[in-house]
Amino acid sequence: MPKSQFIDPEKIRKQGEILFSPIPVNQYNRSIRDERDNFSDEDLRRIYHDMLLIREFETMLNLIKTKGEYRGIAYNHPGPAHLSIGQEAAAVGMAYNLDADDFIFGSHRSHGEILAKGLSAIHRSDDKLLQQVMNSYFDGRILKIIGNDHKGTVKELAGKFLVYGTLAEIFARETGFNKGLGGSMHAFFTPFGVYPNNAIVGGSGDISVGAALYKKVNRKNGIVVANIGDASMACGPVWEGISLASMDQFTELWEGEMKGGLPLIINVMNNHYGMGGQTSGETMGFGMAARIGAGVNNDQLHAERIDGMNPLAVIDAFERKIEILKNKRGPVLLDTVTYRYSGHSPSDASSYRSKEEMEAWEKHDCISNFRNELIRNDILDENALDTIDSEVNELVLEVFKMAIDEKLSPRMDLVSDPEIIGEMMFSNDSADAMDKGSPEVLIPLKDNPRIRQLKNKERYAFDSDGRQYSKMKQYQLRDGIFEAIIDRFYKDPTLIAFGEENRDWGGAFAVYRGLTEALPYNRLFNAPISEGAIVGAAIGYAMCGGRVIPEIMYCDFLGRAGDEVFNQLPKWQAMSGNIIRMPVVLRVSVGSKYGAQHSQDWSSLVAHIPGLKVVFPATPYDAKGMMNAALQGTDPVVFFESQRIYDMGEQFHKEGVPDKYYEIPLGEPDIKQEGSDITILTIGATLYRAIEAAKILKDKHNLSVEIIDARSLVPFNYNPVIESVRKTGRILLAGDASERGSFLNDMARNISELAFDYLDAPAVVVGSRNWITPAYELENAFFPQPEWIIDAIHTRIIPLDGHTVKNDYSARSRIDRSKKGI
Ligand SMILES: Cc1ncc(C[n+]2csc(CCOP(=O)(O)OP(=O)(O)O)c2C)c(N)n1
Ligand SMILES: [Mg+2]
Repeated sequence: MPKSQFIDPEKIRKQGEILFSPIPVNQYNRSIRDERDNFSDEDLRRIYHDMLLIREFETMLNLIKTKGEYRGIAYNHPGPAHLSIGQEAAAVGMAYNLDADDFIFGSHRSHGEILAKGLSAIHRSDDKLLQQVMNSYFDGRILKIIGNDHKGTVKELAGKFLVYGTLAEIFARETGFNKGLGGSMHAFFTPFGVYPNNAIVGGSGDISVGAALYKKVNRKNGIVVANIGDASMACGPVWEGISLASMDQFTELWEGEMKGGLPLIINVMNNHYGMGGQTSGETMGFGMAARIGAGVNNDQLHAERIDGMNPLAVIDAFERKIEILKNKRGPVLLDTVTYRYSGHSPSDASSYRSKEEMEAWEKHDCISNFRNELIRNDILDENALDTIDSEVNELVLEVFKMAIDEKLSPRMDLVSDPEIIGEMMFSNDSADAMDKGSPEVLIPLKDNPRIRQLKNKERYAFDSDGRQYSKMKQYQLRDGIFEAIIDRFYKDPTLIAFGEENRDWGGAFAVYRGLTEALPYNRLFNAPISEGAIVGAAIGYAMCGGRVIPEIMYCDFLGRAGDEVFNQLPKWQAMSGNIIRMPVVLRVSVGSKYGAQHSQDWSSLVAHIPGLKVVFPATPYDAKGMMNAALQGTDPVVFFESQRIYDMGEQFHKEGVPDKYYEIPLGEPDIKQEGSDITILTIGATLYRAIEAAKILKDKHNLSVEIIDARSLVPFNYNPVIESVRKTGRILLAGDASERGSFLNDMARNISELAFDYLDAPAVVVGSRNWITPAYELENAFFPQPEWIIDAIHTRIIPLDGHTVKNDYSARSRIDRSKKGI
């Protein structure tokens, strides 16, 4: 059902002005005395304790990094430690109202946030649950280390568990929260609602939006907080995340209980610096980060600047903002003023700021000021506070000793088990659905207009006389993708899809035609033109427990989602120590006809990145079976499709494309045509040009060609290819990616080594030219053509009688072109 929002020229052309509301700045002005009704002594004690614990934890790391010892115990930590000494009130205030159902995301400087949120989650969880978490996490391995002689309460034990798991992670121990594969900048612990911290500045900006989307769409309790630095407000992913998070459609088009904004707080931990650049006054123009809210939406993101040096001011702000989220009026932007006394990293000499400035901020120190207030108001006396100090110091020392003990806290043993990290790159699970419940759909599947239409299509392209049916009559590649996707929408209640023009338009290239009728907005929606956020939000959605299909309309736009595709999507499963699953099927359409910025095949770029499965089916049968397999799995799959062949019918699978569910395992190449004299291995749509070349080679040169369709790039089973080469002794590889650096070269190298004994000639690669893609009318000079394949075979593999070469595949031309960089 298309949306009906009338864009009325009468209204739109009317004179007027945009009005802004004032954005509050540090409005909190209550003293501890004023707050006595809202906080018990114990609450205030806890705030002090948590801030102090963070301070001591970070001080310990600072001493380790700068002096090589803590309290007389030497230790070398070569890895990073971006400390937040000075920022404790901001972290504790942020976390104070949150429980384990609330998720926080952070940055490279998030140790304090992990501890604060973990402690708050512990405080708000019942002991049974805490015990359960500790017993089950890595089969109780951490608990065994810290719990043996514990005499205190379960909550105290959980506190020690939290500090140990975090520190062991920072020290890259296998006993850390993420088996040491995350480390200081990426440590996290999902059972307490601490989600990935990100070493890429602004990386959490769009991932957290996906987490909030997950909460909303799947009706889960809790809110999401994105803790990001002030300097990250310049980052594309943050802006894109804000755009996606504040879309009008949440209130204008989403219906019923889905109507309303995302439960997301974008919390700028504003310490006024990037590494050395000052955001206010130098690298940004906002003056105050809260100002950004004014430009985003009518609610101005409910933006506010708050005093992050006072934990009570932060708690107050979060309390009010959480209420806004509960009323479905999010997202919210907070500009939390704070300051780090520690350097950006411990090697930082603070040359970019004056001593005077640092001293001025130390006078505003959150911990000593709060301590003084507690004393002044007779809440805790010096003695009681000193006791807290020594408890904290003792805990940090005890945990430190355990975390550096090689026996208690070993690192991964990659000598005795060299594949241990490799085994964590993919989860390789199989799941019909990522959660229980019945999927929300608008009509029964059988009533879907497209499903009905497909009933009349020919699922094999040729009639009994071998004549091809008309294109209109053929079941096409786009239909195969559609059938697999709609089937999963009716199986997995968590599945959502989004991208540009995914809804009423019918999806790019009409793959999704029929989905709009089937699905409410909360399962299929148009995203803003924010490729980074489209992928980033999908990542956040999946890491919280959902399955998702983001779409990139043209492969060329992958660059816009570079960080998300290269740094985030592939890494979190392994960086979590295999805690997280990433069921994201990223559809990427490879163009042609539209010139240099719309026609590139970048499958090689993606296949280069460890942690992504990469597939490129070229027939309707394969497209449906592989989409089914991708959607059944729990790993990130980049699913390449070619715009050249969306309308291609099934030419190979004689039984036609089954209308029932079936899977084609990812990683298995397929022999599309058997032959005995030479093997051609293709990736993607090049298959059809190889078929043409094979016909010419048969007719003119009596060469029998075996054609193998790679179908997948990662993973990839070389055995069928080796078997083929054993028979033919020759192989040519062809694909539409520019030849230099193409994945075909990787394959050719592997085949040369693995099938060396069978090869009579080198494995030859035919890719596109190392140029810009020219206009459609000139494209045949750019993409591999059947004649190129024949010329290359003639020149480099086996001379063909009477053949005249038009395209130069000689060694000399290869060297000349390489010298010129083309
Ligand atoms: C994309 C990216 N660019 C640059 C860096 C290097 N870098 C690490 S932290 C940092 C400053 C970040 O400042 P801010 O976001 O304010 O966080 P803060 O360090 O102040 O907590 C920079 C430039 C990075 N990690 N990622
Ligand atoms: Mg900063």
